[in-house]
Amino acid sequence: MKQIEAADAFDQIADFLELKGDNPFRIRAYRRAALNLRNLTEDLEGLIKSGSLETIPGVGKDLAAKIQEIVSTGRLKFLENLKKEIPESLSSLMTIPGIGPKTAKRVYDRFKVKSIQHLEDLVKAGKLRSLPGFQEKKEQNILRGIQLLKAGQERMLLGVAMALAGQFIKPLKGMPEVQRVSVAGSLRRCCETIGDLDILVTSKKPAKVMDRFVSLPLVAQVQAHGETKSSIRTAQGVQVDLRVVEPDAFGAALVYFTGSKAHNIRIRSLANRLGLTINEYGVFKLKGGRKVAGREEEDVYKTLGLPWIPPELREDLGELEAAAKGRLPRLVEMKDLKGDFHIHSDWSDGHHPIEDLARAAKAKGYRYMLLSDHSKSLRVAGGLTESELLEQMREVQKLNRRFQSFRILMGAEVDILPDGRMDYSDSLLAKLDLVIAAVHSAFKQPKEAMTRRVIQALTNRYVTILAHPTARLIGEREPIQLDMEEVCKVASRTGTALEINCYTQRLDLNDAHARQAKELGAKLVLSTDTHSLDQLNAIGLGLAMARRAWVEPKGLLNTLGLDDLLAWVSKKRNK
Ligand code: DGT
Ligand code: CA
Ligand code: CA
Repeated sequence: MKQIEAADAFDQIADFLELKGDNPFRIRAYRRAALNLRNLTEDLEGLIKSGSLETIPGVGKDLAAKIQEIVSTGRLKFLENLKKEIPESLSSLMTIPGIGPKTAKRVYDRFKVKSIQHLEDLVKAGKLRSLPGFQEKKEQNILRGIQLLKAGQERMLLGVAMALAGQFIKPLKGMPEVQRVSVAGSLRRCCETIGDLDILVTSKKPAKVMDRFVSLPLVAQVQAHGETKSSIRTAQGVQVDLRVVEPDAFGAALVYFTGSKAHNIRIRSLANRLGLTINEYGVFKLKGGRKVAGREEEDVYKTLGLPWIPPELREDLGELEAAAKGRLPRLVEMKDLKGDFHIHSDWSDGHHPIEDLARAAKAKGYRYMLLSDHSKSLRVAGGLTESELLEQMREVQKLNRRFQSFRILMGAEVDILPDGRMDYSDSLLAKLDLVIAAVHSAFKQPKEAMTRRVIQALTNRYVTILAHPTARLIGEREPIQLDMEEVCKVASRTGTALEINCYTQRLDLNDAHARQAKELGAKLVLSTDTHSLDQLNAIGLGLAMARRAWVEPKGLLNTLGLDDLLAWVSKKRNK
């Protein structure tokens, strides 16, 4: 996870430079590079080996050298020197979400804050109110930030966990002594955040497998080293549990260690009622103890009178009742998807020309993609003026002539202004194939006002999709206050799709809200919010959320063919 280390370092540099009042463009450059590093799906060390670090958007000679230094030495002199200029407790305050360099400095200077815990105590004692402009609301924000930080340190993002798991799975799979390998736990269920990684393998030589596991390069600390179970921690403090099981217990172990705990409790009592007992070794007759299943998950569920249940559903949220009635959903799969819906080019804050994005989307097997650069009010993200948008439209028409069986749909991600109006006029929106509406400002509006604002956008006949409806950033920004039930109902009534944004830190809508939307009849849409080519691959994260929300192919806009999609759009327009 060197890329995360490098990204963290760049973000810290940006914070420190901001504290010193450095050049804003320089600060932005570090933040941009950090963001792109976080979302990198290519192997960083591979890029270094092939000398192509500078293909990462926003990374030039200087930053490439810094990345190289971090990867090869684990340190960065430039950052260490910056750090020396700034007290450690002050820099720790800036790691709290929502606290920028300015606030950190004011609080630090006034109270000589010693630690994050010290700050929490000060806030709780009402001490910060003595500072001008520090009202109760600001105090609440700081407390929430501290909570977010604590929670974020305990759990990692699904996207990060998947990448990390890959680095353990690959060498294990490569061992001749290893037969089957699977992840288990919350990672296999695709929860949005992951506590620790659970991996399961079968092997006739467990000792060899374990020896290899505890000596993998990512291992910083060995916590347990046994024949059937070993646990390690990475340098970032992530725990990884490996279990080696007998081949004829693999299915039972997989069910057991995939969980969830709530699901396991339910199937155990179900087994008991059938005169059976179930554990990580298999399913056994209560009387006499004969083993009746264990090798495959399918066999385990079959002995309980159930079909195999997809891991994403194993939360005891109705999946056992549905399975018993033969009414499990046919969950949407990658092969059902025909396009991606939220893509930024270098016309706004994306890093690639439209044509490159289209070629990459086509190469993924898609039939179309929706180009959606930012609208004029979002100046920090290079939002397009009206005339730029019209010019882009002509460019897209030209490009489309170069493609066969693929179409670039012309759209825009249009700001919903604080008063609920759209950032472009209706007559301009009418010229677009599809329109995405999104909240990018005034995040702190009270629930009623925010709900009214969003609903006004949903009722605009040209708005096709509401992007990242809650605007949350996991571990960093709280969701906006929104009456989700009302939003889902209006989306359903007006024929507006709600987005499941696939960006690692967003996953917005989340699984619970997506399921609520589905149940209230609203269509959903998966989109990657791509700013850089490799982010097209994040679609799998949103797909996982959709599956956790019980979504079937018909529930997603992405499964429509081009003609059906355009017909769906015009239905709302002509209502
Ligand atoms: P996490 O790691 O917090 O994201 O969540 P999980 O679900 O991966 O939890 P973890 O790693 O503690 O355990 C993995 C699975 O093993 C869990 O989903 C169910 C199973 N498991 C663990 N401990 C118990 C237990 O005490 N009883 C039962 N029935 N199952 C357990
Ligand atoms: Ca786990
Ligand atoms: Ca575990």
